[in-house]
Amino acid sequence: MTTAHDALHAPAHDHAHEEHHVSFVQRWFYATNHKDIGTLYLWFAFSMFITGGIMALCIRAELFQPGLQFWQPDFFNQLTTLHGVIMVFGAIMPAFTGLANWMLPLMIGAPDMAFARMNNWSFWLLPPAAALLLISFFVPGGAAAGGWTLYPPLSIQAGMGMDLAIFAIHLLGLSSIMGSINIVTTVLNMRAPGMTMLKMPLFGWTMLITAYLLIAVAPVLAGAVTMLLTDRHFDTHFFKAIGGGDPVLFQHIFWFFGHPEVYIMALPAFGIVSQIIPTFARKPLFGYVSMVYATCSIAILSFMVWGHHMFAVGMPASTQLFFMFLTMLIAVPTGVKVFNWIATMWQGSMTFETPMLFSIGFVCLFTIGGFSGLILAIAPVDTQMQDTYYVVAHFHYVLVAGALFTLFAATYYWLPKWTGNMYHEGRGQFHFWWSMVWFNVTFFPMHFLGLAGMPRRIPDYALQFTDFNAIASIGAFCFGLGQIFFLFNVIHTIRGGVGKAPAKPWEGANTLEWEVPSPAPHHTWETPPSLEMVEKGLKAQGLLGDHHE
Ligand code: HEM
Ligand SMILES: [Cu+2]
Repeated sequence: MTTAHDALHAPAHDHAHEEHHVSFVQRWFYATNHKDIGTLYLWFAFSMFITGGIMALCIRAELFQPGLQFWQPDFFNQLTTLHGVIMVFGAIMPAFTGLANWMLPLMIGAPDMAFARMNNWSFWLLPPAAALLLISFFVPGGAAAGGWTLYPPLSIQAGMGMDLAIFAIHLLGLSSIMGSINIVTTVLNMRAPGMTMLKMPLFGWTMLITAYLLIAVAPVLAGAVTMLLTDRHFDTHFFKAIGGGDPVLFQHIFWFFGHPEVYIMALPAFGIVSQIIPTFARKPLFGYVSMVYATCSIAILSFMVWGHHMFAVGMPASTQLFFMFLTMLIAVPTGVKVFNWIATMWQGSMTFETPMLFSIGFVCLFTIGGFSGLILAIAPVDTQMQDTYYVVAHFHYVLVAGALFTLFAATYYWLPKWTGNMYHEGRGQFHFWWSMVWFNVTFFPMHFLGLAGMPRRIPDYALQFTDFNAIASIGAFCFGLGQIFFLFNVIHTIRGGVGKAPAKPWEGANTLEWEVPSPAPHHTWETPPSLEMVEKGLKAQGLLGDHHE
């Protein structure tokens, strides 16, 4: 007998059945499934990470010794520029969007992202943008060489590689905006019944706030590079002093985008460790609501501090103080977060599987990066340190130990859900310790180099900087090697790993993604999770009932 219920679901079943017979091209190029799109994003991001990583190693090879060994100065500048642009826009940001695509619907109990076809576009804008950046090495004048900040007047004088970079940034921005619209709409409208905003996993909150940041600042960057483009080709003088323009205007616009951008790379990381630490401490996240408010405060403050990148341009002392104090104020909500992560671990029944190791590594190293940031925020100190290797050390502690380490944590955490197989725990832990050691060998000495006055973005240096540079270069090559090991570890897991993964491989995990089988089937939550299921999870997370509130 056919009931109304069956009739309603029959097309869905046919559809699911069909999906198993689609061709490779149909499945991946026309992808509309959030999991497939997430997979595409993650592989794209990893390939960009390797590409940008090779450029970093080319930089470190040149800096192993003083003098010029490998590259001409102009090509060295192309390497630093493209390394920065590719790591930020090609590796870290798409990786987080990929995670959001894969995991958000699963975690909030939604069948897919809100706009599945737009999702396909968001992804497929990325490869052409990457291609533009990579072919720019081969055009007359070579790739953009003004640093990832693209400051004029250099960026106005540069060859056509700069035009390609500008167009790539337009595409990348478009992709980010569409991805963000999808995340906002999904999180606001598609949560399972019973999951109110203040009961959703913190990863949902951080991705939501990140998406708002992106929608706010991606157009600002697009505006800045478009003005650059018209200055270059259409005789405008926004940034050209010769026609009454002002290069410092570019810096203001760029950093109004650029500072929130660093939180676009940091907030999703906060969300990930806020899922992982409670799981492996087997305790609810300490101070859930304060975590949400801290995330919002950081996001709002991030719009008011851009001037700390411009202390040296000549601004009134009162303005310097304004930017200095507001920058330091961000340490307060950030401190709340670090406190809460540690309090979550406090007296927990902790185990140290790879995702937990990377998360704790993140908390330690990000704190170092935060403190060196606080030091750079002191306007008179920054006057000495700006454009030295101290800055390079600072932002790599934030970006590599912040964004990249949490991406590794997330990969190990969810790999069983993605592949249906368990990764090799010993190899995962080896990857962690190897990365942890060589990361510090690479970047810690850069603090000393910076304090001693070694400038960044210069291919040669004075003799007294030799030893620390040699150490940093050795560290970088070893770190890089470890990431190839990671790749093989992931491939091993995809091919079967050390055995089948259960639906819930982590004892302390209580969010909804662990309620579906591993690997997660192509279609999940076509029927939303029941209120009982949602509430059971919320209770275990301390978000319902007598635990808390
Ligand atoms: C772990 C391997 C990495 C190594 C060895 C490395 C090394 C370097 C080096 C040597 C520079 C040039 C510094 C200078 O002379 O100014 C640099 C710049 C930079 N790196 Fe990395 N990096 C790594 C990973 C990353 C990651 C994951 C990001 C993530 C966003 C990143 C973002 C940047 C940025 C934004 C710049 C500034 C580029 C510019 O000055 O225009 N790096 N990196
Ligand atoms: Cu900043």
